[in-house]
Amino acid sequence: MTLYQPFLGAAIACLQERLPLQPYPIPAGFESKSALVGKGKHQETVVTTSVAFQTPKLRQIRAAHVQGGKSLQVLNFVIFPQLQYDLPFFGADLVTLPGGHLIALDMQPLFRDDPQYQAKYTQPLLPTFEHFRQHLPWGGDFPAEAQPFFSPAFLWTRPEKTEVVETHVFEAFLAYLHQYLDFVEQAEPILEPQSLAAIEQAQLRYLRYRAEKDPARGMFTRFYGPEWTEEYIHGFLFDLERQLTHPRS
Ligand code: DBV
Repeated sequence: MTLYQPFLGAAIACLQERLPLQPYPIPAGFESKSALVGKGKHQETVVTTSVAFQTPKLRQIRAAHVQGGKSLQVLNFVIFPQLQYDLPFFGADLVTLPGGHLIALDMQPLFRDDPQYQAKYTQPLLPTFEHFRQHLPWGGDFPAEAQPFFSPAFLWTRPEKTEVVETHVFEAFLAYLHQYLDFVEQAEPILEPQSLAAIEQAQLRYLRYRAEKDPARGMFTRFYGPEWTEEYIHGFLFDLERQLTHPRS
C-alpha cells in the first residue's frame, strides 16, 4: 500500500456514495504509464495512473497518481465543475519527494476578491480550515503568482512526519471533499449570460495557469519524455481548452 492509495480509494468511495458518477474518457496511452528510473541500487519503476469521472454538475473529476517508491509518491486530484455552475475547483496536490512532503489542499475560487463569492464558498470552509491548521502549519514560500488562485482556506503545509500525512492530512482531505460535495449538491445552474461568460473566463484563466506552470512538468518530462508529458497536460490533466475547441461527441 503506497502513501496516497488510501486517499484515492476513500475519495472514490465518497464520490460514488454521493454523486451519480459516470466515467470520463481517458485518452489512449494515459491510463497507465511506467518507466524505469535511476541507476543500480536506486533503480525504481515509476508508474503514473489516471482516473477520471464526470457528473451532470462536474465536467471532470480526475486524479493522477504517481508511484515510484518510498521517496516518490504524488496524488494530484482536481475537480472541474461544468461551466453553468459558479462552483470553485476542488484541488489537492499531495506530493512526497526525497526532500519531504508537500501538501496543497483548497477549494480554489473562480472570483477570489468578490465578497459575495467568498461568503458563499469560502466562509463556510473557514472553521474546517482553522481546525486542521493547528496540526498543519503554513508551509512557507509559494509562488506569488499562484496566490490569486487560492482561497483564504488554503491548507499549505510541509509535514515532517509521514504519520501526519496519514492522519491529519488524510482527515483534512476528506473533510474538504465532503464540504465540496455539499456545495455541489446545493449548486443551481447559472442563467445570466454575463455571469456565464465570467465563469468561462475564470475557468480558462485557472486552467491556462495550471497547464503552463504545472510543477510536475519537469518530473514527467524526465520520466516519460516531452511529447508524452505535453499531451498528458493539455489532453488530460488540464483539458478544458481542447474540450471547448474539439468537444467529445
Ligand atoms: N502538481 C500538479 C500536477 C501534478 C503535480 C498535475 C500530477 O498540478 C505535482 C502531478 N506539485 C507536483 C510536484 C511538485 C509540486 C509542487 C511533483 C514538486 C515540484 C518540485 O519540487 O520539483 C500547488 N504544488 C507544488 C508547489 C505548489 C503546488 C505551490 C510548489 C511549487 C513551487 O514552489 O514552485 N496546486 C499547485 C499549484 C497550484 C495548485 C502551483 C496553482 C493553482 O492548485
